Amino acid sequence: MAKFCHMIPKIPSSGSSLSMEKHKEEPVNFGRSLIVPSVQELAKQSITKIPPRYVQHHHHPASDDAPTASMPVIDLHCLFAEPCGSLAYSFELNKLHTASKEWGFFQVINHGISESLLEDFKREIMNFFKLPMEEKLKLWQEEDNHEGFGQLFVVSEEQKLDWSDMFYITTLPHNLRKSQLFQKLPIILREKLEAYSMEMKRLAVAILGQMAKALGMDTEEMSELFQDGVQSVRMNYYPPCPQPEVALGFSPHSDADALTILYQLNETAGLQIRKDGKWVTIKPRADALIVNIGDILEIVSNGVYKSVEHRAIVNSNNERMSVATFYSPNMGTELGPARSLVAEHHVAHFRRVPIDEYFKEFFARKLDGKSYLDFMKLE
Ligand SMILES: O=C(O)CCC(=O)C(=O)O
Repeated sequence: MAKFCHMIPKIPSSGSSLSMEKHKEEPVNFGRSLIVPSVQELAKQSITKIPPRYVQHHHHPASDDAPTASMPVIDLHCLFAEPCGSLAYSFELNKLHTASKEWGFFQVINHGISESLLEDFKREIMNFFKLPMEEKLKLWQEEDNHEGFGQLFVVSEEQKLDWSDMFYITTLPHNLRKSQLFQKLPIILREKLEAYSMEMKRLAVAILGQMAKALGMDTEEMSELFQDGVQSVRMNYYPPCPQPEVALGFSPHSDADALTILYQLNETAGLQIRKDGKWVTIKPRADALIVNIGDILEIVSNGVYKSVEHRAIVNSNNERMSVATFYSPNMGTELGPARSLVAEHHVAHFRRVPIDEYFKEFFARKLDGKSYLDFMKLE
């Protein structure tokens, strides 16, 4: 009988993990961010110059002039539906491995997320950002917690700000949710978010399972680490900007999680990744989702896979929207290089820390490229 390597997991019920004892009752507060004004509202005024707090000083080409790059495309049908020993499977697994090592980013096609869910979710997010300000204020961040509308990683009044608004929410496991925030979401958005969140978890766990195989890591170790993982969703809205060459939609950063899945809601380009020292623009491909390696996976893979710096630029004519879904290990686990890989590599390249401490430290910092990962590195 053909042996299939796909791991389309059954979604375990949230909170079922034994490692969650300590976190059963309370949603965890991972951090706060200073409250800043809405950029969407600012952009509605017909200004020709942006306020100094949004001028980031490094001039860069607006999205239409920047060099573009063809990011590797992984056909998930070959990984999830072809027999393990087949040529098609081995070829695609090798592509996944190479992209994860050399790009830290790839696009996935035939990902199995239904077109109708993607369309419905897109429509609801677009409506969400169109809500009147008095409605949005009910969902705005609070001083002691960064979930809601606003910006993340704002730690001082002097800090430069991004030309964007975002809505950030912890979605899984259920016991980590801020239920008051969830309940205030428009009902259809909430339903679509629930469905999307489950699909993103299924997809992330399935891709991580394939990566474990490609890395030569114990697949059980990978699935245990991520069976009841922490998921959060960040919806980004980048309004047109009168001075796109001096503003940034999202400052350069690598993601702190293990695996991010990015859904670009419209055709407007804006995502740039740092490739061989240069910023290159990734053109949205309508049938693909973008996947990138986060710092946690760089750590778990003992440095074999790379989390790569990326940023979003803006342009003067078009708004842009995207949704990033971040997937991280179960709460209560210790983060560090996979033991099965350390045994094979005979060396650990990163320190070990409890996962909740790792996140609290990450959100307490201003975003600064890959500096946080450097802090986790062992000499
Ligand atoms: O909007 C984009 O293309 C990038 C978004 C992103 O990097 C994020 O939400 O972490």
